[in-house]
Amino acid sequence: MNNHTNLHTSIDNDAIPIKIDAVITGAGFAGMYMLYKLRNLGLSACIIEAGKNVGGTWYWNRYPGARCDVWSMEYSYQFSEELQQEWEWTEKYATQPEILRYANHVADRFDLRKDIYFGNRVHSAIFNDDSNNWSIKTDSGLEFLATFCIMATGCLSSVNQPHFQGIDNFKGEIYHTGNWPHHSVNLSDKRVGVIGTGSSAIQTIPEIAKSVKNLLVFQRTANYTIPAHNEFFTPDFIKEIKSDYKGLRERGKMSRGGTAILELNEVNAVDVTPEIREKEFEKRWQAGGVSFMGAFQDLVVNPDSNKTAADFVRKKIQQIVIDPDIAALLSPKNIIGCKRLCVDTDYYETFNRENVKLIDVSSDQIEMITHDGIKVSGNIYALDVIIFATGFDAMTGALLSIDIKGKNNRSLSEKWINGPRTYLGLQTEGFPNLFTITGPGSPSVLSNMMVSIEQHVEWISDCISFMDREGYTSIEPEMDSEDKWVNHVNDIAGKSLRSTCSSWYVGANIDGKPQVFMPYIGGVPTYREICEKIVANQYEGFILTK
Ligand code: NA7
Repeated sequence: MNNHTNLHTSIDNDAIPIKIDAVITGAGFAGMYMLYKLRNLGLSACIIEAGKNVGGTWYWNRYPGARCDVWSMEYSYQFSEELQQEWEWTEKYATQPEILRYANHVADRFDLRKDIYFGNRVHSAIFNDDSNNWSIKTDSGLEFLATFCIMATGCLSSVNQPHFQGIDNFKGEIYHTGNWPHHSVNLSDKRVGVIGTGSSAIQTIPEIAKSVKNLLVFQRTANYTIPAHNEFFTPDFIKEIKSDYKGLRERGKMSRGGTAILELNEVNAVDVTPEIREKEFEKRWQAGGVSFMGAFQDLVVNPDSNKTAADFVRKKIQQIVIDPDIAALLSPKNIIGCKRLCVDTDYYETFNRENVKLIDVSSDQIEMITHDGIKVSGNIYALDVIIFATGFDAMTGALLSIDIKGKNNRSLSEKWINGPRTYLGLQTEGFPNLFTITGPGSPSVLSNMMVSIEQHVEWISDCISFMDREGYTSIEPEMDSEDKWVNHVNDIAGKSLRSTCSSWYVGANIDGKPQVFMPYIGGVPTYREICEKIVANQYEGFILTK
């Protein structure tokens, strides 16, 4: 890359603030690839990371049983053929430790650590109108002046910690699945309570039930989960995939969810006989995982079709869970796939264990936490350990926890007071040269995150490279194009049943959060096509300034 525009500054570590081309916040998979790409462009760039090591989500979510619900051979980078050929995934749904090993391998292989400031949390990013750069400050007192401010802060990284009355009085241990300690946690022979029954709880409950004395699960809303049928890969299978890894990746990119194994059956559930429906659902149940929702194309648009899938799962629960009252409590009543579908190993079976009890807190909610345990409807459930599996302030939580101010000192939280507003989930008007990787308004959490991360990182680095070639120093969306995109994101979400329940997709799990369906539901291929067309039209809808 030519060093002819004023996009470039050389890193000067001795001066305060540190001048640099780009600051990336977050050393998860998005941040690491972004750093790699910017370096290849010849830019000076660094990552600021709150954790002490790389991995993002997989660094923090180290609770027992944590796994990815996307197939390992697809939940990994594809940008380097050498990397994907040399790395050996051992099982279909990789465990958190294996994914973290992979993240560390990538950091070492591409020598990324030397440009990562670990143990530093970004607390503000303020745009300087006069100098057209960003002042980024950390809680440890570092300050950077950067042309580009790139947020790789993750979609599920700001934990939701409900503030129950009396929590500080609890004499036992308290953990959150999304911020699990790095030291080993001994749960054996203890009385453990888990609050929540989302993905994290559904993964950890069967695992910890094996060793604890008693496990009490406090369930507010029952969730649908499909068995993973996880398995170890055979050498022959790995060889076969690697002989055409590229082909698998291409098929992934062409699918709505960014994963090749999620094959969509392009038939409506309501157009076939009950026998055909049953056969297809059973096939998907046996195959395992989120591809269950691909059984019929109308499951997320037609309530009648959706009910056929929901009934199928409810029947399975009744078959698996011995006590009919517990089975009824575990049977979700809402739309299947509205909240994110979970993937488990022996979740429903775990409620047949003698040491596991389900406590319904749907109408009589948790009253308070006492010295001894959790109080519900006047009863105190005595516990040694409480595990919060209560999720995240999704998609906007991590971004808005940073004091971000754009042109004219306008804050992002003010601009997003009624919900996030972006153009393509990549940029927001009034915040020049600020990019969000897998930001709200992009497929992100509705897709294989790795595919969406790579697409965004490549889009951003191509954009910066274009700016450099053409002598532009600043880019931000036009207000009009942003408005149109926000309307489009809302319009298509409105056609899907996914926008109809109180999920974290709409911010309903956080008190006071504006309720807007945040991810783009149009699918990975359509979204990619739109992004490419905008580039082909000279960054249509963006304002580029020299
Ligand atoms: P989720 O899916 O948001 O689940 C959080 C769970 O915690 C859910 O069952 C909530 O019940 C429950 N919750 C939250 N607050 C409370 C209170 N105050 N009382 C009782 N129960 C509560 O988070 P996860 O970490 O499991 O998964 C997040 C994503 O990570 C997942 O979708 C995957 O993409 C990976 P509710 O349903 O709100 O009634």
